[in-house]
Amino acid sequence: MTRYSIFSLARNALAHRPNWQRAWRSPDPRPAYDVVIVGGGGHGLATAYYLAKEHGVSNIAVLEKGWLGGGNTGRNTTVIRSNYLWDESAHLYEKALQLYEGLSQELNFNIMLSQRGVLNLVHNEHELKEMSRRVRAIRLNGIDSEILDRQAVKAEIPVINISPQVRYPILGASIQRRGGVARHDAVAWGFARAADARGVDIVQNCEVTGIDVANGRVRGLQTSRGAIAAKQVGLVAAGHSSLLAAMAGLRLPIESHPLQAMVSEPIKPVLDCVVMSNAVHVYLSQSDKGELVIGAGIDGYNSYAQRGSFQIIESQMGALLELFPSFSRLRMLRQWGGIVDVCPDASPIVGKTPVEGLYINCGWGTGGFKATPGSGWAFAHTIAQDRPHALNAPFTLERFSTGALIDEHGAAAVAH
Ligand code: FAD
Ligand code: PYC
Repeated sequence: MTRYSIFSLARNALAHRPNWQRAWRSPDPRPAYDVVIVGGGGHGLATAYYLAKEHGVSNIAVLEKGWLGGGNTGRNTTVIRSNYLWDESAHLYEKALQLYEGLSQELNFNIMLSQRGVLNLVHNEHELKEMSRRVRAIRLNGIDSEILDRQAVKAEIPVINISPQVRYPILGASIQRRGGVARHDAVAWGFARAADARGVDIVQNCEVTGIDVANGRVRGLQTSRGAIAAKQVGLVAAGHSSLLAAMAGLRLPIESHPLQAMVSEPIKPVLDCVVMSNAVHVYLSQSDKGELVIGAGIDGYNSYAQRGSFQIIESQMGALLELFPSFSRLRMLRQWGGIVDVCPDASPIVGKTPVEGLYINCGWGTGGFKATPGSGWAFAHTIAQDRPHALNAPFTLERFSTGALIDEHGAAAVAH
């Protein structure tokens, strides 16, 4: 670093960075927009970006009650993969993964995508059979997936315990090598900056408190910053979707649950892939800072509190040590929770609603971060064309009355 740049950096830091440009504007909301997206998480911001970029919609606002990415987008454990069982899901999640693969370039913002591989461990004969069916189904959709035996698991993860003398011995694993992690805030910030550059108004600290509907059509929104008229409204509010839909008189088949995670103190590089185990109920990866990022299942009760309960932590730690006894003296640094919106079939709802001009994108449950660009891309198409894209056409609200469910409980991995 030159002397000039060191001084310049210090001067900017001390002067609260007057020369650093804001990544996006902070406009007051206008009285009317063509499209309003409710929810400034990754999915809402991606929707706004693709509406502007792919469909030329120019008069768009994203309304966020708190700060960008302050919901589940900034609280998740950043796992990305597309190893889903059913064709419908495989196509949608694979579209998202392919968009992720070019996203840093697309947004000119480093999202720190690291395709380090995601392993799903299996611990009994039933899981082995289920895994081999799943791997074949995934490959039939042209998505990478491999089976590893016990020794191959050890070769991938030298620190794991493959002893047969434990409660749940490891028999093998599936691996998606193109899976991995990406920096979650960067995904939100990258989409926000790129959407703002295309004229999207991103309004933080603006809570939607009511939805105006007349003659079966959406007319606008009531917010903590006044009334805003809108021709079309997209609800993208994750754990709060049921509350928002109820403002338009809709009842969703959604349950909101806390999902928590934690990180350890930083340690030297010890784990260079993502490991998940459904049977013992834990998953982990190591961050670039060296912390182990560790998660488990949802809390069993419904809640809108962004925190989880202690018994999950206790069983999560037990599961972690079963797989990695050498982590027994590691100290945990932080723990947090988010509110996830879970559908009965563990698949999302992305489409139209019975109210004209009102669209919904929710139900991603414990696994929507990986879908962010694909979800935004398909939802933008749905709003712009007033009909779903082929990729999200199966993920309707009506499937809960027609029975055309897409049961992805197995693919939802540890968290459900
Ligand atoms: P959010 O990021 O939650 O955005 C919704 C926004 O709507 C919020 O910012 C909220 O403040 C706003 N909002 C709500 N109500 C209103 C209102 N009335 N007015 C205005 N704004 C409102 N997924 C993965 O794929 N991989 C993982 O590894 C993974 N790990 C996870 C770990 C944890 C602990 C949690 C909690 C979730 C995890 N997920 C994971 C799930 C993933 O985080 C979510 O599915 C995804 O982030 C949802 O994105 P979103 O943009 O829809 O929601
Ligand atoms: O969907 O891969 C996932 C996931 C990992 C942790 C939570 N969800």
